[in-house]
Amino acid sequence: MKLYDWSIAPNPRRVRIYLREKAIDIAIEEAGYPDKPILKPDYLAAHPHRRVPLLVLDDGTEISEAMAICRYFETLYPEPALMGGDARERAIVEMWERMAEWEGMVAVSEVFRNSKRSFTDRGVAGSAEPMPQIPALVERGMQRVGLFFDKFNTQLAHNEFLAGDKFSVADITTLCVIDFAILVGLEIPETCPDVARWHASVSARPSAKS
Ligand SMILES: N[C@@H](CCC(=O)N[C@@H](CS)C(=O)NCC(=O)O)C(=O)O
Repeated sequence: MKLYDWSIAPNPRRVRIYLREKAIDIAIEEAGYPDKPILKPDYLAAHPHRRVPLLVLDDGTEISEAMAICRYFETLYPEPALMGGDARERAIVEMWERMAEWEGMVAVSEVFRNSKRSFTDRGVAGSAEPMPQIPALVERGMQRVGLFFDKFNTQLAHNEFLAGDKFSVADITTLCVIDFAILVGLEIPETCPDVARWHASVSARPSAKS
């Protein structure tokens, strides 16, 4: 089994943090360059999803998508539960994790991929075809990031973690979203003190260094 990673990218970090929290140790290989924003040609040629993270099982099965990889390990190693312990918890964790990805990660990615010169013609991750940047998506993405911060601040005003009183994959994805946003220059707004409090707390976990 091997995990294809890319240490400078936000989505593979979700899996690295998850594995660290679970104390799961597997072989990891860098699929991208450390100093330029492209995946290596031999990786792209061999793996049709053309994105990372990617888990390849010993029988050759390829599992793409960060949460699908986490789900695989969560089924094998249920404790500590990072995807909820019972039906209600699982639904709440998945709800916040999906909102973090769709309303946070996708929005920050729109800003990033449509504004950076190094992503010219690479507006969509994983596309083998050129995808021109759309400048209007930068503005729309920034608006969406603002909505994301406000919504998550409201949730964190009454909860230690996103899904309640237990750390979960919803917190992992949200941490990766916010650190990516900060990298892009979208700081936590002053109007979102509960996001700032939560961010300081989860950033102090050893797994956050992953
Ligand atoms: N929804 C996917 C997102 C994967 C993704 O977009 N990965 C980026 C790195 S953060 C990638 O592989 N980009 C390849 C590229 O830009 O060519 C997941 O959860 O794994």
